[in-house]
Amino acid sequence: MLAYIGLGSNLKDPKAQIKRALASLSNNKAELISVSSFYESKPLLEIPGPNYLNAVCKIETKLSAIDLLDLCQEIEESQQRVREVKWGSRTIDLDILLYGEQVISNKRLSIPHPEAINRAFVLVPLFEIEPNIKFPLLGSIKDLLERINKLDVNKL
Ligand code: A4P
Ligand code: MG
Repeated sequence: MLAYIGLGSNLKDPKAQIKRALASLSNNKAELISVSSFYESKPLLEIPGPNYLNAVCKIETKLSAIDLLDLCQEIEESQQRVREVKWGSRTIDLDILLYGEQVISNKRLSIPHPEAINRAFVLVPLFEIEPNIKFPLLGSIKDLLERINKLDVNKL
C-alpha cells in the first residue's frame, strides 16, 4: 500500500527530529519512497512557541492502517514526545495523511487526516512530491490548494 505521512516538529532541533523520524519509517515493513523539502511556518492559531518545520513523505508498506498508526506513535514516543496541550509544541508529530485511496473513520484513526486539507504546511509539501494526487471524497490536491493561503509556508 502507498501511504503519505506528514511530519512536524518545533522543539529540540526540528530538522534532526524529522530526519530521525524519516529514518525510523524505513524498516522491514515500510519503505521510504520519497520525501518533500522541509518547510517552515508559524504555529497554527498563533499558539505561542517556536516556528514549526514540516515535511511530507511517501511510503510503501505492508502494514495495515492501524499498524502504521502504531508505528508512528512508537516513533513519536521514541523521540520523547510529551503530550501536554492539544496543538501545543512537540518534538515530533506524525500524521497519516492518506492510506491508498481508503477512507477510514474509527476511534483511533481518521483518514484522510481531517485537518490536512486546511493546512498549507501539509498540502504544499504533498503537492511537491505528488502533484496529481486526489484525496478520496475531497478532490484533487490542485483544487484543494486553491482554497488555502500558500504564503503561510517557506521552503527551506
Ligand atoms: N488520529 C486520528 N487520525 C489520525 C491520523 N490520520 N494520523 C488520532 C495520526 N493520528 C491520528 O493525536 C491525537 C490522536 O489522533 C492520536 O491518538 C490518533 O489516534 P496526537 O498527535 O496524539 O495529538 P495532538 O497533537 O493533540 O493532535 P494532532 O491532531 O496530531 O495535532 P495536529 O492537529 O497535528 O496539530 N503548526 C504548524 N505550523 N505546523 C504543525 O505541524 N502541528 C500542530 C499539531 C499544531 N500547529 C502546527 C503544527
Ligand atoms: Mg498527531
